[in-house]
Amino acid sequence: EPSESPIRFNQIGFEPGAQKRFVVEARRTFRWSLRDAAGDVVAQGEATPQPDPESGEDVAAITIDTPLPAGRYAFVAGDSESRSVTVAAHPFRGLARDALGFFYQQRAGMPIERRYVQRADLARPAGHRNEVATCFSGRDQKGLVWPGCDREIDINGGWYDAGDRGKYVVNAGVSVWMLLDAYARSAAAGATPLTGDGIAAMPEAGNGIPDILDEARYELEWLLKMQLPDHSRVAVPDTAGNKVRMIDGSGLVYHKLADAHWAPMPIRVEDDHRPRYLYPPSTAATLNLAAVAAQAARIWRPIDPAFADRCLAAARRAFVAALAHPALFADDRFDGSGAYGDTDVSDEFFWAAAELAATTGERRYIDYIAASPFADRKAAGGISWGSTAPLGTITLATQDERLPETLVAAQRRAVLAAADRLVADDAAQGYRFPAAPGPTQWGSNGALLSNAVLLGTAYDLSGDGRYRRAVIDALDYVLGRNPLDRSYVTGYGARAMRNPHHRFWAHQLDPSFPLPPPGVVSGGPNSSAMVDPVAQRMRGSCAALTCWADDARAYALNEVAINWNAPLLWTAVFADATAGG
Ligand code: 9MR
Repeated sequence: EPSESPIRFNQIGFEPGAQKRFVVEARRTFRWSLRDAAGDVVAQGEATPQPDPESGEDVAAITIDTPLPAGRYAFVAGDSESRSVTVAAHPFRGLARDALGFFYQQRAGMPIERRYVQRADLARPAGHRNEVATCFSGRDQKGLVWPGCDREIDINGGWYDAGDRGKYVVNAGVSVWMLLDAYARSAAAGATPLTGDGIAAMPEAGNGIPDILDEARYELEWLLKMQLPDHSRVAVPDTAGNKVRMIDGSGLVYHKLADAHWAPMPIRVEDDHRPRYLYPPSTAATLNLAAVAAQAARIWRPIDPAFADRCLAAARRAFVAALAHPALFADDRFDGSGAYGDTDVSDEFFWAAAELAATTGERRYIDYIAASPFADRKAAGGISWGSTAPLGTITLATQDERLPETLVAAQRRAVLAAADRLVADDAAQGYRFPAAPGPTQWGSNGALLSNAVLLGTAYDLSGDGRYRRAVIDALDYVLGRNPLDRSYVTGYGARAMRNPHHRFWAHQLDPSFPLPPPGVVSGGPNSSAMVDPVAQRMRGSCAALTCWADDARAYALNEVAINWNAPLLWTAVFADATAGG
């Protein structure tokens, strides 16, 4: 691997017509130039570095706006010369395909076949095949007793969440939403090669249905299994009293299916037979299903009306169940899996109502939106598994056929206001990317790429080039324009991440395990929750953007996850489709 350079830029390449942005770490004013393969200077100037608290460095950002022909270039700053700089048409196309391939390789319940993966060692048998869940029953770490449920439930399929093999409804929901929205925006803006059929390496390619929808459906079919049938009873924890109570389960959705205890690292799926449980339903999970099932009903209506009907019925039942049980919160006292706990579900209610309204146009959902605190929010906030209102805002702003004009107009203003704020954040960052300065959180790369989804939507609504430039800034940052001179995406760039926290792609821990496939993004710097053993050692000695290590043990810094790869996919598809715009 090449050593770290003071000249940082997107390691996969720039579009000929778009901005080319470099950040240089330097002590004093320097002269810079960009030279083509013949050594001729195509752009030059002088720059003075400024202190950047986010990286702890002195940096200067240089932007070259002139269009350049495809080819190889070198950036020279003072005495330093960069590694090769690529200008190429459609630099993000391969990345988008591989980012989709990540989801196939996270599938549970079916084998990952040699012919659909890049290397023989990435193939594997099915994990948790024909999985039938028994409900958690017994005591948790704090002594809470949960009696479980009286039946076995088919819970086969879906994607593993991340480096662990839990399957969590709330994270599944936001990830599926993003795949479906990537498709929906292309359908509205004019089909792109990346949202068609036969582009990905997967069993369903060539079946006449866009691959991105096939992949999303694999997760949706699992999500639908997580919903309780009508006339069922279920035990839920009464956290206050440390007891359980029995309630009507009709339409509620189990929060997660996950290991009883954290599985060791690494471990192959064929050796992973530890006990797993289904955990009690939560309001957040129920609303997540309501939202994405309603979104799916809209998208599959012309493709597979029977599936669309099934999704819409599930969405309606879930919304009714959430209204009946608005305060069932995930219990975070169990071992072995992520909590994904969220005690404010006002945003999930808004999101679910938004999707149901966009799909049905029905008054009751529109009225619900009007009464929501998010109806007239001036700006949509950040997108995450626990913050889903912006997803509803994007849907209302873009899927508007059945909706009142005033409602749509307010939501469009919210998207543009959020995008304006992100453009200002971008200008405030020494490294020039659209995220607020300050400490970095768990999954900062995923949060940044999710910001780019809002920006891409703002570009679609307005055609304002500032928003698209900020999307490219986000991609540039994760692909190398950052203080660690690191591409956070496997297989892409001269200094790409190689050692994610993952139970199978764990070559660093055991050389008989494979390196990761290409197109997988690391969670990224995390200066707030430095809880893993690698992060603990870095505490106090790193800046917000440098609290990261390419180490498989660093689960708070270098895990990979469906909710982070989903916005990578969305932004790569968007960038490819709007190139030249
Ligand atoms: O992405 C999640 C992050 O927001 C939380 O702070 C963190 C701790 O609860 O958990 C992250 O999600 C992890 C989940 O709990 C288990 N699977 C792996 C996820 C990514 O690290």
